[in-house]
Amino acid sequence: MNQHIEALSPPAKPRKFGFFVDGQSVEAGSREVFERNSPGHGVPVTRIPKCTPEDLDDAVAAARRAFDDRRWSGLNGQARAAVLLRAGALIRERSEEIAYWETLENGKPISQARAEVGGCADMFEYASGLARSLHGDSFNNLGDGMFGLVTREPIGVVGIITPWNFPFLILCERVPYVLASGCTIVAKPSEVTSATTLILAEILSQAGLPDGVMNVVTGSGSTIGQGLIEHPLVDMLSFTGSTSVGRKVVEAAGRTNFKKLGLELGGKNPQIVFADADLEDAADGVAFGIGFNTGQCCVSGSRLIVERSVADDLARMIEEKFTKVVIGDPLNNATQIGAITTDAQNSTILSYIEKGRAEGARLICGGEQIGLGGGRSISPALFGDVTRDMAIAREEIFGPVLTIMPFDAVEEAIAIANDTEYGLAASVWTKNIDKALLVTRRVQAGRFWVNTTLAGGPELPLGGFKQSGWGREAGMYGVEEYTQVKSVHIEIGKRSPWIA
Ligand code: TXE
Repeated sequence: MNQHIEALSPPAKPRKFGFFVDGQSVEAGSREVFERNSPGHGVPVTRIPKCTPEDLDDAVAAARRAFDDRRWSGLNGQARAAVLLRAGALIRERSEEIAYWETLENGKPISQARAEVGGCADMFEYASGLARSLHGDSFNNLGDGMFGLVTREPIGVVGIITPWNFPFLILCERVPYVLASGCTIVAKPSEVTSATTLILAEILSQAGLPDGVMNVVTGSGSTIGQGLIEHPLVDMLSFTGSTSVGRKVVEAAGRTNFKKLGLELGGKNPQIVFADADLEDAADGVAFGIGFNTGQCCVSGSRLIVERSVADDLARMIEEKFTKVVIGDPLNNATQIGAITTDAQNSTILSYIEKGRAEGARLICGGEQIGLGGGRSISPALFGDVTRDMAIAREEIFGPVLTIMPFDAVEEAIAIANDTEYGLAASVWTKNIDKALLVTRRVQAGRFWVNTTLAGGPELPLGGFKQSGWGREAGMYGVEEYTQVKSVHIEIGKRSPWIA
């Protein structure tokens, strides 16, 4: 199924998936099943087992055994790299299939899903090199009697909990790096978007990953997710999702085994536009930054902070872009904005649009519910007359809602940008290098874009400042995150005795 099919449609009946433990796909059997309706079409597309607490224990036990007997961590970097490279090739081979199921469960446009899957193959290919370059340090300056080594060891069993907005991409920003480090995995995808995580487990097995190294349990956050974050045999947990569940992850780690945590949480990301920017580029970038993935993106640029002298012009240019953007069937090649992923998220976004109006902001355009046949979307909303204290300017909406706040001086732009509990990402648009660097240094964000937005790839690390999270994923930073450091002092020659 890897031709580029022009006219796709939802499947005639839902595809059944099993969960994945110790190298085997396990069918639902007598377990309850979660049936997922495509948010773009309103028809059932997948059936996923609801795992039991015993299934979770089995998966963690398999990952524990696979780590402790060193079947993966004991291999050399070359052997680990070979598996990751083969996995990258298999992802490319099955890219149409992965993109199709991603679109059906998530509602994102198929063209976007295809691009994401290509990026995911690249993550595996890049991480394969890192499996070979991971190394420690040495100290040859400790005198003739001592030599010092710093080695990096894989941390152990890693739990990975992922959300529904980028089910495959967020997974692949972690899995290849975790595997490059030598760790084993128990992944728990969102209950509404589990299909592509299960496909990845199958691909890794085909690529030669030893049994038990990658396991996937499916089910709700409150049972299987909570069980995973509390599990005493899990050494590290990478969580991507809401700030409220992030807090539960921290509490669970504290209550149980102090597992190491990686957290990628919310964002309320600024787009700072100076009057000297290329306004055509900025308008397009800002529209893309909030329209991409219907704004259900932790790094969406949801706060436009614009120099007052060009604020009205830029607003008009963005409005024009918003009215031209193609909203439609996610399986249509031409679609740029697809469906809102869940009913709950749809209600949340609409309630924020109402709140914005009630708080006195001016809705310039958009914010309307759009029917997609069986599914639904929301047209990108642009709000003017927004003040810093309004909920639409402070809280993560996770939808296509852009607020405009004008500024007069650079310091004011920086202050508005930093006036948030979050610090995930930020963009600045200017042709003045001094302003670009000043803002890049002073705005608190883990990812920064200058005259662009949402750029990414396997090389540069991802993660947030402030309440947007802990730790970094991707790049060599992303591999090192899943290691622990050991210092080794080696005495050379005869010991000078303590007791002579
Ligand atoms: O996230 P949850 P939801 C934000 C966004 C969105 C809101 C709610 O604002 O509107 O969160 O989305 C699992 N123990 N983001 O409800 O609940 C859950 O099964 C362990 C921002 O989907 O945090 C899923 O796999 N795990 C974010 C994952 O956590 C639990 C991306 C995320 O779900 C759990 C997603 C528990 N007690 C949402 N409860 C971003 N910034 O990228 C749930 N889960």
